[in-house]
Amino acid sequence: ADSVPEEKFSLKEVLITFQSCLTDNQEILTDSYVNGWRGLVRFMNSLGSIFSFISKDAVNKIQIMVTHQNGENGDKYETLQSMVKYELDNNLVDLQRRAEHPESGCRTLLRLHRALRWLELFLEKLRTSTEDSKTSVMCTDAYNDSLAQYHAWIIRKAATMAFCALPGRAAFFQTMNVGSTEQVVAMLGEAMPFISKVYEITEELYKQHNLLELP
Ligand code: 1Q0
Repeated sequence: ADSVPEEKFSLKEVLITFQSCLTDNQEILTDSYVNGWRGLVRFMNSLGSIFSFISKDAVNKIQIMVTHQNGENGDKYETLQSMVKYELDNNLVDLQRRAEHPESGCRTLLRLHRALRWLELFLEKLRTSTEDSKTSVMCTDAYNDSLAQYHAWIIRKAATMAFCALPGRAAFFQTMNVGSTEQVVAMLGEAMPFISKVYEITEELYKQHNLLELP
């Protein structure tokens, strides 16, 4: 991803990253997952500094994951499946309240996972939107149906205010740098199934191990 020029990148490459997360036996590669978020954050930063409180938190979580990946036991973090197994087997996850392991891979990734649901909902709204649809409304609706339930009132307030600063649909599509509206819609249609698949597999993994409410 370093070879992609800072200014003019296409969101297509970002969304395609989520496709490369999936291994043949339906495991999810941590590296590609984190890379996908890196690209999304870069895109969000190009939308203006009003979103910086969001991107700060996202960058922070990305950094925590990278530290795990580069650590002594980095090989255990190759896939989300191996991460969950490793951290649970070695009691590296705070299950009741944040204590000895406030930055476990499991709890950190869960935050990104919840945000991925927002992305899935938002992209689907964009894909099926019409010329007079408002990005701020689509974004807010997607947020209220996903991430909002995990956020304190003050964060919900700040997020909803920031969404109002989103560019209109036409300008937003342009920033994505994918081409015409038809091309954007086609690209979203291509990328969505992979994002949904990644979300679904992660959700199932976390559910199986009772990790969906990690503090
Ligand atoms: C373009 C608009 C971007 C909207 C992003 C929606 C997410 C809003 C989240 C706002 C909350 C951020 C402040 C911090 C919250 C944390 O308290 C919370 C919990 O963490 P913790 O450690 O306190 O338990 N953190 C989170 O919930 C994680 C939030 C991560 C957000 C990641 C957003 C990444 C950017 C995405 C830009 C995508 C633009 C996509 C457009 C695609 C168009 C085809």
